[in-house]
Amino acid sequence: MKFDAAQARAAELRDLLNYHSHKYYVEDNPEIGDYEYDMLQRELAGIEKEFPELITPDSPTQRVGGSAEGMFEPVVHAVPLESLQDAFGFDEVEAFSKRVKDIFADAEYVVEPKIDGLSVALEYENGVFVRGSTRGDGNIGEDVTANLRTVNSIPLRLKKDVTIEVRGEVYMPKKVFADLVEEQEQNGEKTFKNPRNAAAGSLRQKNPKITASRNLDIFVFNIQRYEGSEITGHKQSIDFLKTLGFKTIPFYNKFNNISDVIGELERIGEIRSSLPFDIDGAVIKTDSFAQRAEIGSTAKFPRWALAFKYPPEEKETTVVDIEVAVGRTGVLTPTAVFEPVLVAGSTVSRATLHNQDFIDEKDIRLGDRVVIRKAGDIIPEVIRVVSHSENSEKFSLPDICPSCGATVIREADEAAVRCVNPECPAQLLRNLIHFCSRDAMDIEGMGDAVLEKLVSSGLLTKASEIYTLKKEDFMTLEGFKDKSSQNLIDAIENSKKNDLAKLVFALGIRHVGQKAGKFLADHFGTMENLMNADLEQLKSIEGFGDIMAQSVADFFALEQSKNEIEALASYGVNMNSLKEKIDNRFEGKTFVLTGTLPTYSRNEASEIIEKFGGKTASSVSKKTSYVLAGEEAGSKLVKAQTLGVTIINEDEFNEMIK
Ligand code: 0OX
Repeated sequence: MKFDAAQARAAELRDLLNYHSHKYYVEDNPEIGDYEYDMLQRELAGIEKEFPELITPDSPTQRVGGSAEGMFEPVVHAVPLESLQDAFGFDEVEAFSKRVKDIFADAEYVVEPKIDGLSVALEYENGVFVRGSTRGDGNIGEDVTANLRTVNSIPLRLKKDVTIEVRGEVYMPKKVFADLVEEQEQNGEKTFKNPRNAAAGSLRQKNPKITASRNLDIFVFNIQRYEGSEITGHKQSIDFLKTLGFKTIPFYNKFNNISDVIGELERIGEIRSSLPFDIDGAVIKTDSFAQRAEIGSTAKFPRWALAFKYPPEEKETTVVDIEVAVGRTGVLTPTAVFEPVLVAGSTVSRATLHNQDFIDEKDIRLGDRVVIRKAGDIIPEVIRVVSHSENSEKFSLPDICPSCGATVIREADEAAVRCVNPECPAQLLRNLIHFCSRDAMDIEGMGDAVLEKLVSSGLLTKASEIYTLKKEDFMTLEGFKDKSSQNLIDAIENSKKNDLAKLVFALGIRHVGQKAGKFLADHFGTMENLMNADLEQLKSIEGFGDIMAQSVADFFALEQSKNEIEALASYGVNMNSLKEKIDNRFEGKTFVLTGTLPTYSRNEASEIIEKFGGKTASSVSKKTSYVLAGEEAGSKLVKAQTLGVTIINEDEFNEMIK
């Protein structure tokens, strides 16, 4: 083919292809089949291959594979891409209108859907698409021209040779999203959370081919810049954008009073879930450009527009299973599994049912038809039951722990059902961390990371096994050498001598804190006495309520607890209160601790004082015997000085307990 003929035919093909592309992607009204279209495209590609000088940037062959150079470079927006003020109720919509009507009683509004995608700016010079960028912070975005070229509904050439910048929302249609997630699941890939994230991820691809495969779409809704325009209002501007070949926002009706605006908001809310794209609200815009200019903007938003946000979308589905899992605190948590539904932009199939009370209150059963929604548009929740299936029964959490098989308990005044088995694998790590912590068995070096390694390598399945660990066991762990392993073995050995109070606290009995552990140890003197105590005895302890007493009784009733204590004793862990063993040199003396001591924690210092028969108090008075003061001691020190109370430091304290 001669050059002249090729040039003429290429121009003809380009026009034809642009025409049919617009019919297909923008109007959704194709005149020819895919095959015919492909034939035309192939013919053009053939000519361009023979005469590369005929390739133009607006050629339909240049959508994919055009230059990706300069991708993600910053783009300073000549006209900022403003964001919108949100409103969550019709009262706020009315208040907005009142503000506008106070300035212009004849103001008219356009209501349009608020597409849940990403705002972009598209720039055209003499009708040719030259640059596309993301919104960024509104003032500076990123150049994503090569990726935007792959969006078929973005015209590469306009129907008029105008120089213009427009703004639109790039989005992923719901159906495209659903297919993409299915494909990602099948390939074992991480799935996108919602169409918005999918659109954002697709537009920020370094390879435009991937963006092309994602079938993104666009709705154009604003003229950012256009010189010599005769356009005076928003509705007129969208009509004009349509004549240029843009795919514009799908409905944009004009109203002159706020009750009709609210009617339109309600209408959009009703059709929302049946739309083929996600919306996160509707936008109300003052129509007249002259009025907009007078009304103005705040630092953040235009005062002439408002985004109305809909309450979360609700969907109906069927409960196909109720799973029960044990958390790290031993709580049994039921989760409803239902037939997957698309709600508020993503497919969901599970929602927590929290606890037995929640299930009872809503009477949720297997096989139920339920209404779900997403709280905060993120976390799925069951709102109500529509109907039970035939012969269904009330659902109850199991009596035994699904992880370890131990009998579970439900405490009075508590909604949660719990597994209190100290060996339950679901709670093991948390229990071990507590067991080794400073106020419990105080095994220095046995922190979260070490314990996690010991558990995952199978070396620890219960706390008592800590006392069977050998130096070689630690040496097998990453990062452990001879010295560090020996240090841990020494720390473990040392902890065997701890007071019974520390061990009782270390067992992690619910409601038994450090203080209660001490009470129990002081009161019963030995672990054996404590284990044999009945509920009445426990309740009679000063400061012990019914809940605490019941919790202790429940714990020691468990077979696993008994075995564990027996094992600890067999490894030489002290089972006696050491209280009596030390003298009473501090008898009748009251100490007040203040500031940070160089080596002792507050707890440690209090423990020592008590072992010598003394007491600690929280405030200084004439009755205070000593104020033990450390760094940054504050008002207590001043008070001690004014009352003439003896002030001692840690060194002096150490002298006293020698
Ligand atoms: C949308 C959308 C976003 C123009 C002036 C302030 C915000 N996501 O669909 N923004 C706007 O308006 C801009 N309109 C929309 N429809």
